[in-house]
Amino acid sequence: MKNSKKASVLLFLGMMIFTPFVNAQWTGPKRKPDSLRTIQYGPITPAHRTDPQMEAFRSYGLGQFIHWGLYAIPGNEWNGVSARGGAAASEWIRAWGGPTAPKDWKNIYDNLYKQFNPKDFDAKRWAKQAKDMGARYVIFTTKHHDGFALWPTKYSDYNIAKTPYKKDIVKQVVDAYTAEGIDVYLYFSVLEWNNPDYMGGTPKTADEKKRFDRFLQYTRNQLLELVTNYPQIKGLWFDGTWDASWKSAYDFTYKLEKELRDKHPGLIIGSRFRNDEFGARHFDSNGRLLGDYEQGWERKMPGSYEWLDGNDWDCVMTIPPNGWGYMKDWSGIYTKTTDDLLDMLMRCRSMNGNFVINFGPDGNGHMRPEEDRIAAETGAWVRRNAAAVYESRHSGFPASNYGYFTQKDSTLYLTVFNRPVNNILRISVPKNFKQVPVSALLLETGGRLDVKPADMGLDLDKNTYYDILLPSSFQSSRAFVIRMELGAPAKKAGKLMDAKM
Ligand code: FHN
Repeated sequence: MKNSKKASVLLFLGMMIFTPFVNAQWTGPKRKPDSLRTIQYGPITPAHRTDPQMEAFRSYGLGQFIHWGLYAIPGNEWNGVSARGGAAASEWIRAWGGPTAPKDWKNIYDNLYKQFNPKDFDAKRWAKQAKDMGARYVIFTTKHHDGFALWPTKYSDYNIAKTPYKKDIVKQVVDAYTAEGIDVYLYFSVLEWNNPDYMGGTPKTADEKKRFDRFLQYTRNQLLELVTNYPQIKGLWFDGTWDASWKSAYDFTYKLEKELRDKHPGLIIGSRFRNDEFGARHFDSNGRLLGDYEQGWERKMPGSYEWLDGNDWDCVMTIPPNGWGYMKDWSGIYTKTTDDLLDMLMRCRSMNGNFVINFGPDGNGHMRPEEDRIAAETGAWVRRNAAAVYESRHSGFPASNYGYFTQKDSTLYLTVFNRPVNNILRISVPKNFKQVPVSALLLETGGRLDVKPADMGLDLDKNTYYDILLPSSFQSSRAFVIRMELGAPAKKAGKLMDAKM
């Protein structure tokens, strides 16, 4: 065989072996499968549910994530030595390795529960803060990868009841947030680092199968326990479901998803829970969403609305670059500002997504001062601009470099992050649009703004333009929202002669 032919055969074989049957992509438009397969373990719920729970999800707009657990005690360091560079993130500190890791570290970590006594924890204070921030849902870590349960589970001794604190933290969070009218989603990590029955690889030997079966039953028990103990919850937020062991349990996870949904009608589960029989996660091998919404937008966002194929989604975001749990030391790293987060919030809303800001309380139950400030500033902004945030949706108006469009019926909102130096916001309107901006005002102040047609008559231009004039006396140190009413254009622009070249 000639060398070039040999190379292409090898390449083809390589692709056969290594191309996964996975359509999940979080950095570009979705790959569509070339051909459809017969799938037994595909989606359980219909695409684009229209029940009240899912409709509420679409109007959450802003959410809060809370990562809290034993990792809040070390706060990413131990005896003054930082875990930076040795652990993937502060809540991953149990996996600290390399030269900086303390001697016998895993054992030290696994005994931290004996000190867990968050004396200042007050779920009502957290819930009030979230409410003031404008969050309409919260995702709370009941159990992270370390396996420690913040509720008194009957199925493991590694839980809150065995700490000096003793009281059920999950219950306090569920009750307090529900009382504030904030929907609660319980974060649950399937993978557990210190559970002898858990394994990353596919169980192969009889002993491994027995152990992993026991782990599956334990997981099922805990999940049923959560939906039974906390019936007010609206959803389960899964994590740690990427290992081969869990992927091989597709028959079990399919049945479990059904069981959870039967037990808790209306329950919302994202795309991270389970895979199909070919190992495809988030989307089955035919490209259908596995779950009620896309749950892979973690610290990243779609580049355009079209990438989403009309799916519901949320984006979960840390304030530091990474690190979801408490980190004592934020020095030397960029931490997102309120303006960064508001920009991301409105970018998500312009594409119909919810934006979820993560908080990592310390071992005593305090949010850090920077988080307090971000919550207060975000809340103040969202209150002034609520109409553009919650009930409004993606707009068909062409994307603008000034900021982000959202729309509700014939009201168009433009959240301006980049104010033009000449104070003229030029809105592009495709010539085939039946509705154009006819009036405008500043949402914060209600002050009217002049709207002027600005058809420049450029040859081959498919748009026409409307200028919104900002008074130079209007000053704002943050993004601001222009509210425009849409209506029929005053008169149709006459056809100009095309340039001849
Ligand atoms: O490994 C975790 C990480 O610690 C954190 O909990 C985030 C939150 O979305 N999820 C995992 C990684 O995807």
